[in-house]
Amino acid sequence: MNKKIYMALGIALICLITSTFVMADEICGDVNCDGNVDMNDSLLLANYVSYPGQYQICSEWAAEVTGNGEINIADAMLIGNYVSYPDNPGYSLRCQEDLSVPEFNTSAVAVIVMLISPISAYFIIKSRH
Ligand SMILES: [Ca+2]
Ligand SMILES: [Ca+2]
Repeated sequence: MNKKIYMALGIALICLITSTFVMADEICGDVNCDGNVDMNDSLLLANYVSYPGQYQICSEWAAEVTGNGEINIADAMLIGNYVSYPDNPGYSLRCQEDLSVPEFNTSAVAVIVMLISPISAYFIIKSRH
């Protein structure tokens, strides 16, 4: 019977690791989600804000790099400067951390449910015998 608990813990651990990787997937400034922040992101964002509805970005969180809560041309320019002048601390990207929190909470709830359900199932089975 202990094997089942180890299995449940193993599944929960895999779930936790997976959710961590999902969170790490979004990179601040990587608006086309190809894993890098480069000029293509700056250009895409400039087009996205200039021509509404004609361009798609994969993450609004990653596009809001100035930290003012709005996505506009200033964000596209900052990504461009960030890519062009990587050593200039004045061009650092400031995506807001709090937008990723609900995702984390969802994952945490999923982990807790995955942890609790096999354990409670074990006790229900055990009590019947
Ligand atoms: Ca990119
Ligand atoms: Ca902004």
